[in-house]
Amino acid sequence: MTALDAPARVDSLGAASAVLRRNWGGQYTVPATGLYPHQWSWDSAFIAIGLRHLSPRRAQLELDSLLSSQWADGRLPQIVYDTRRDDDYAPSATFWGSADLPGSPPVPTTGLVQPPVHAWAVWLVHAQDPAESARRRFLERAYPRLVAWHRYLRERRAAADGLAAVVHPWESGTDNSPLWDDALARVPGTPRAVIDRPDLRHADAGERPSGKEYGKYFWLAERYRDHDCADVDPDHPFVVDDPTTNALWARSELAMADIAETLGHDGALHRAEAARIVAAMEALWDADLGAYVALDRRTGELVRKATVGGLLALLVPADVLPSGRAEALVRTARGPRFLDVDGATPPVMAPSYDATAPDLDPALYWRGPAWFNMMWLVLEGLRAHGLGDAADGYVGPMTAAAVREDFPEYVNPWTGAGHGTRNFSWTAALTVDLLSRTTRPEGSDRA
Ligand code: 9WN
Repeated sequence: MTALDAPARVDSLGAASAVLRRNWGGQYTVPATGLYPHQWSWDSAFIAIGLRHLSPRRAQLELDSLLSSQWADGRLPQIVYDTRRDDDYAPSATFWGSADLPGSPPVPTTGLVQPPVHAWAVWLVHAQDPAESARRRFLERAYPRLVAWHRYLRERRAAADGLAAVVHPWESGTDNSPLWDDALARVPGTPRAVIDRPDLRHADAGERPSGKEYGKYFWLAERYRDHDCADVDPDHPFVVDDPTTNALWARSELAMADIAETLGHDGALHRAEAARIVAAMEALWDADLGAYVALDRRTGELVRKATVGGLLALLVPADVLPSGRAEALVRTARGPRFLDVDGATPPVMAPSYDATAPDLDPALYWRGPAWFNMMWLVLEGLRAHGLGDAADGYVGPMTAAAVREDFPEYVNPWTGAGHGTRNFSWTAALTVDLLSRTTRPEGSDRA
């Protein structure tokens, strides 16, 4: 059960809803009005998961707007730009110049992608109000676009190993994760573009990626753009199989099966695809860490570091995972590296990086702090493996930290102290989701 009493829950829901209202731009919700003034891909999916409780119609619009910015090859862009705010975020729409790139949509976007959580979000939004969804033909519109999106991952991002690779740290959504350090070491930090840092007007420099990292981010983005974002550059220096991307892809294929069956199509192909991805993820399994790790395609080496994304195969049911794997992942999630349930000072939320790693920094972005989307995914993973009560136990402290700290981008895992920007949309949206579900007497395990 949550630690919040009923009036506190109502106040928290009100505060979270107000953030989402303020960040709503008419077609989609910006992640944060100052730091992130455009539409972001996986943010919109998490935001829709919360919005479905407030307005299924608005949640559908959020996803519809993202899906309508799809490229001809099926990719869903990491960012869809609001050109009125082009000076407020870098790299800008002008940097990408997507109108000049083959197959780009009519709206300006980046050429990169983000983790594929969209099909699952579409399914959850539909399931919240199937009648409204049917009336607006939400699934009919979304399904072919989602099929094309997943086909892009399979045909353009998967090599012989069958896993989707990211070609830029931004694509992982976990931008400066320690998983990318080695691959980034061979990326030059000398882009042609002048690096502008509007982000530092809104967040403390010590809580953002460094200038050195930004040099490499810009260089990689330029290289990808200058090769027409076509995924055909044999010498692109950063090509990494990411555990978060692949686990969410597998989970989303299961959602695709539900969507297909609701529309009267065959779901079996999607279930088979989920099983195929999970089987391919065996190449990322690190038995010593008890987690999935990254694989650097340029060296063929595993990056043996435990990150919260390495637990996300928990989102897949036990019968799709290799035998014993669910138990091992649950042990890692609840063990000293993450939730440390038997420890003297267990965290409020799972850190983004292994709590036993000497280089964890609890205040630096994806190198230690806890993020609400990742903790929400871990809780969903625990629920998927019969640990709904344990998951419920985190809801009160987690949502209380969200409200107390003004819906921060991320928090110190142990104290809940806020970091990064405030009034961050997915923090508010997932607070709405958690509180709406735990107040429903018929059970918080249901989506
Ligand atoms: C680059 C918008 C995004 C999130 C990412 C988070 C951060 C951007 C940045 O903000 O990344 O995409 O400028 O740091 O890392 O997960 O989607 O909220």
